[in-house]
Amino acid sequence: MKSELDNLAVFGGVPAFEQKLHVGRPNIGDRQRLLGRINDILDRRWLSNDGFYLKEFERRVADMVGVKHCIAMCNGTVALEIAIRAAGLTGEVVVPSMTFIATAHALQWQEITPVFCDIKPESHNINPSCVEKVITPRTTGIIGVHIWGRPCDVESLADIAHRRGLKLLYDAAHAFGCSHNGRMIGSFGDAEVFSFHATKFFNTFEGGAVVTNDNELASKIRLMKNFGFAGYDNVIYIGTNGKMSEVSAAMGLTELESLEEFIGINYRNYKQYGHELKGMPGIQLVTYDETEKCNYQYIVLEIDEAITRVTRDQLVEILHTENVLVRRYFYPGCHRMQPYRSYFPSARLMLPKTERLVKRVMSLPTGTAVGLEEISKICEIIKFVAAHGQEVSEMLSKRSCQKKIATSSYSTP
Ligand code: T4K
Repeated sequence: MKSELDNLAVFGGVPAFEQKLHVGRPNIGDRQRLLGRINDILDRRWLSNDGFYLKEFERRVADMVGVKHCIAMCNGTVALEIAIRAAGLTGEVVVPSMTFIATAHALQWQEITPVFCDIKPESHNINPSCVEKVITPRTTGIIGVHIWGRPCDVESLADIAHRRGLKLLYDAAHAFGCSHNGRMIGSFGDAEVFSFHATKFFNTFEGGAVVTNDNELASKIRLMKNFGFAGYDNVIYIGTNGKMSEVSAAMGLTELESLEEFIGINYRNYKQYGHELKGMPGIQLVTYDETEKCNYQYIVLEIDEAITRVTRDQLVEILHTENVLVRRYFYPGCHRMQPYRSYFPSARLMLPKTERLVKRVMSLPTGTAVGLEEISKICEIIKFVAAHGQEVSEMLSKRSCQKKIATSSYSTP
């Protein structure tokens, strides 16, 4: 419990947590069932390439999402790259900048230009009316990203794609297990892509999948993830190695059995954060529509420094020194990372809402590795800091000035 500013670890106090608390600590399902499956894989001597567990995993995911096809892959980034290539995207593709860098890189990797588009501040998702403004004759598609698992405005995006003759894909890396108007994410657009990375609430160690109802697209993607082979000695597309291993598929099947439990814990944590931080001026928890299916895997705060007086970055520094490794997802925005920063030096002028949001958001630890007591303790620190915002901010600024002076006098010959 921090009662004086000197108690904060950033000012020399003892860190609130002995062990580091991470965002994205993996959820592990039933260990014995996983080990049983791995033993069976070893007995079968079939480790990859359309194995028994992979087929079962793909069938289970397709059933859950309510689509005809699921093609599981080695990770979400490769799944995106293959979906982009199979859908025939070229030239320019409209994407939000408020996303993980993989969304943009999956395009640029194939020399397709990501054209960054602004977001709606309420949803953090791509703004359809901004999409319209950046479409050019070179545009072939739109990739929406369901940030934090909250659905994009899929109706407006479908309307634009239809009217302008564009392909529509979704990066649904955050949205496994979520729905929109009762329909599962994964069933919108021409195809959607999930990530099952270790840090996602549902993981296959590394992994991802493309889900679609389009038969032709699905069969192309299936071949492309296996080098383009359409049978022995016959390659008909440029392909790559996007295959998911049997061990990953076994992990996926095991985690599916615990999916409801993981979501239940995420929901419990979300409610606890909401309860603890309720009414805190300048600190807003990103909320989820509880009438829909949600995975509640991201606990995101928006900090209004005009009210809290401490900046988001100061709060991040304070929490890190307390061993709470909060993250600034997705600062500074793809448009401010290379190579995009050099390619489009004035992109920020088109992205005022993104520019504002990336300086305000912060993701907090959750999942099965975090307990309610730990959440209360994290929130106590946040509340304590916000209650002394002005003082904390001044002390931190003074300290950083002193550090700068000390460094410059040390380096002066
Ligand atoms: N599109 C979007 C919108 C995405 O968010 C992502 C991935 C993708 C596409 C691409 O999907 P994949 O190709 O990754 O399947 C992480 C993840 O690496 C990345 O998967 C994720 N999004 C992104 C939001 O976060 P980092 O650089 O923050 O990860 P890292 O390794 O620092 O891990 C985060 C925290 O989790 C750390 O504090 C440590 C902890 N951790 C991590 C791992 C790997 C563990 O406790 N155990 C672990 O095994 O990017």
